[in-house]
Amino acid sequence: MDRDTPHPPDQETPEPPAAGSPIGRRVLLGTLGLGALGVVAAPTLQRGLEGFLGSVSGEDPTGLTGLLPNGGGFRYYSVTAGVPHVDQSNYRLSVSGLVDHPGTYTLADLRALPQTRIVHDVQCVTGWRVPKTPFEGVRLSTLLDAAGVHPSAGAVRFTCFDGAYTESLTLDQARRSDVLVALRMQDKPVSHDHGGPVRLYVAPMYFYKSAKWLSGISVTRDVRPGYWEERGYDVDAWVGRSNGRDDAPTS
Ligand SMILES: Nc1nc2c(c(=O)[nH]1)N[C@H]1C(S)=C(S)[C@@H](COP(=O)(O)O)O[C@H]1N2
Ligand SMILES: [Mo]
Repeated sequence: MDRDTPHPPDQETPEPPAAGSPIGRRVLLGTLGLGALGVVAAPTLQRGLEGFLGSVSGEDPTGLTGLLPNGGGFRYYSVTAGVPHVDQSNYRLSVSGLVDHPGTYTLADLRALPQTRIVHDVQCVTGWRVPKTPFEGVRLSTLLDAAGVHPSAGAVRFTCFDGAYTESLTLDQARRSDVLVALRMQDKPVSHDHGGPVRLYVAPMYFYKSAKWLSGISVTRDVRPGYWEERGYDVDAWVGRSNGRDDAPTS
C-alpha cells in the first residue's frame, strides 16, 4: 500500500492519518530522515542523508525511532537535523503582530508570571500516547492579554528557533485555559530534546500542535497553516475528532 504519511511515522502504531494527504513518497522519506532519525541515529546524518535513506528504505525502520532516554514513552521529533541549544542566558520569546504592545520575554520574565500546571494525556497523531503528563507554564492567554490583541485579529502563529517549524491556533483556541507556554514538563524544566527551554503545550490537540523550541508568537488576522498542516494534517487538531478520527471527545 502506497500510503502517504507525512507525519513522522510511529511504527508501533501505524494508524493512518486522514486519507488523501497531499504529500509524495519522496517527501515522506525526507521527513523520515529528518524527523524520525532521533537521538539514536543522529551521527548517521554526518555520513549523508542520501546514504542513510538508501539504507533504510525497504526495511522496517522501527529501531530508528528515537525513544528518549527516561522519556516515559516520548518519541523525539524534529523536522530539522539539528537545533541550536538555547538556555536561560539567551532565550527570548517575541510577541508581535496585531497587538498594542509587542515585546520580548526572557526566561526570567516568563518565570515571574503566574504558572499553571496541567496534567493531561499526550497524544501524537501517529498513535503513541503518554498518559497523565504534567506540563507547567504561563497560559498563552496571559501573554495575549498583556500584549493587547487588536479587534481585527483572529489567529496566532508560532515560530520556533529550529528555524523551520511553525504552528497556528485560532484566537479562541489560543485563549483556552489548557493552552500553555510551557517551561516545565514531567515536573522538570523542558529539556532541549523536548523543545526546551520553552515549548507550547496545547493539551486538547494532537501533539504536533505543541511547537517545540518556541521563539515567536505572532497575532495574525487569519490562521496560517503550520508545518504539518501544509503537509495534510488538520489545523483544528482535536484529539479523537480530527485527522480522520471520530472517537469520543477527550477534551
Ligand atoms: N519545533 C518542532 N516542534 C514540534 C515538532 C518538530 O518537529 N519541531 N514535532 C511535533 C510532533 S509531531 C510531536 S509528536 C511532538 C513531539 O514532542 P517530543 O519530541 O517532546 O516527544 O512535538 C511537536 N512539536
Ligand atoms: Mo507527532
